[in-house]
Amino acid sequence: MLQNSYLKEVFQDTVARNSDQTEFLQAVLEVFESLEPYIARHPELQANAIMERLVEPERMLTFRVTWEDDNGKIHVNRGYRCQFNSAIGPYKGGLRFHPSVNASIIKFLGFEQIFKNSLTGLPLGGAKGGSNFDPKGKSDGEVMRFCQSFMTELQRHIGSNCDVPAGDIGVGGREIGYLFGQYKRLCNRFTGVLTGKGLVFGGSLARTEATGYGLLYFTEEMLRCLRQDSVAGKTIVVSGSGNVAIYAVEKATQLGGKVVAMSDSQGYIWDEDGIKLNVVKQIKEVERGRIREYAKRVPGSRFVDGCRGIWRIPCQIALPCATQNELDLESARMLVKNGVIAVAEGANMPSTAEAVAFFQANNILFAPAKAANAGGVATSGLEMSQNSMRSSWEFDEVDDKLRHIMVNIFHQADDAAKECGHPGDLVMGANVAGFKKVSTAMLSEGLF
Ligand code: NDP
Ligand code: 2IT
Repeated sequence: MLQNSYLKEVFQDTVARNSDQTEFLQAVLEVFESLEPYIARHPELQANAIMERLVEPERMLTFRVTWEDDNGKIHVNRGYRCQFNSAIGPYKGGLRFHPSVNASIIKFLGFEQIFKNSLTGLPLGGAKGGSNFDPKGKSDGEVMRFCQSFMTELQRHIGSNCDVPAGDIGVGGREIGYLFGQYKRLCNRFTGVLTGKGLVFGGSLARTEATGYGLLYFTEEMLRCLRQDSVAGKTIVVSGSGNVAIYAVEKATQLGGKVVAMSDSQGYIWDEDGIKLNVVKQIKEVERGRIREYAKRVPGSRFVDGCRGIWRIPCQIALPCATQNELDLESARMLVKNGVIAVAEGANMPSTAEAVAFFQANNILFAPAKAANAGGVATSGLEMSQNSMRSSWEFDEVDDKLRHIMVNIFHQADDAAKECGHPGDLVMGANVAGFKKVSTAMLSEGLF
């Protein structure tokens, strides 16, 4: 419950104007609750209507995307781009292609991105976009035609100094390639207008690995500083089996942890000997198959229907890397009962508000998404720098910068939490640290 009257009033107004946008309101409420101690000390924020401005996107685009399938049937999807806040840099954030995509989901992701991008220390504003298009089961030709149609509209709203989209759920290297090709064709510009590009046309080494690797760099620093501990020797559960999950498993294993389970939307695999990541990569990255295949190929492992059951597996570290609200209070209770010591969010807002409160009440280390998964967008920022310089860096150079950024994000959040009188509350710390920079820029730039 909000106490501060200014925050309360702005939140009530936000609810009134967006009453059906539950995910967006969930993300706003969490940020507002974190900001209470800070707002009370900064009356200039209310005088300048900073919170009212912060919750209203600078621009919200929706558009029709018409495309033809392999049988000549015509389909219409809805495209979105939410250009939420450009106070500290050009709009930046991913595109999600998933049937569940709607305005609420795009706005919650865009809102989170504002603070996440601020935490990276790079000049990046916040945005998100996507479509309710489902790439699953579509041919490459169908995905290409969809992407071309999507970009035919989006191109007029983006640019390397204006708005730079990237991947998210359902948008990986293949989709970024098609989107980039269409942008170049329509605009006759070879610029860094998208990140996550192929390595032979301006992509950055380590971008593919960045979100998962960054999540583990953050987790390692959090364990070291707050528990004098490390990932080594820990049993770990990772939900999802997409881009973020795969590279989280890779780095967790390199750091000496043992990952015993992964999932997709249909169910999870449990391999007590430790997940064989080469098998997962073959199934997911090469064949675009289902995770249940793993159990058929790896003796001793098993597949269980239903993705939520993954949180019943005993582990010391839990890394939710699939989607929003995948980890609820019941799952949180199970994890705590089974001895979890740390939860770090690879996905965006994977834990419900009740789950987060339960972890914190039980003294579990909790790393919120906007801090812990910022490695992806940070490395996108590094891709933009390389594109501007017309040069490219070695893998180790990018990876070193990524590690540096993640360690720095942990300390920004940890320090801000201490300053607010809530040591160890990284949710509050990340929100306050991310917000400070954005609100300072908004105050300096005059009304917009
Ligand atoms: P992918 O599309 O590569 O993988 C998504 C994974 O999550 C798949 O295993 C998918 O299973 C599962 N999943 C998706 N939707 C649901 C659902 N509704 N219920 C259960 N499982 C689901 O996406 P990413 O790995 O890129 O993204 C995963 C999360 O990480 C998202 O929350 C995204 O916003 C976040 N993120 C991504 C970044 C990036 O750089 N890619 C950066 C920062 C955060 P299935 O195949 O069955 O659908
Ligand atoms: O949620 C995220 O931070 C992303 N999907 C990555 C965004 C980006 O611009 O690289």
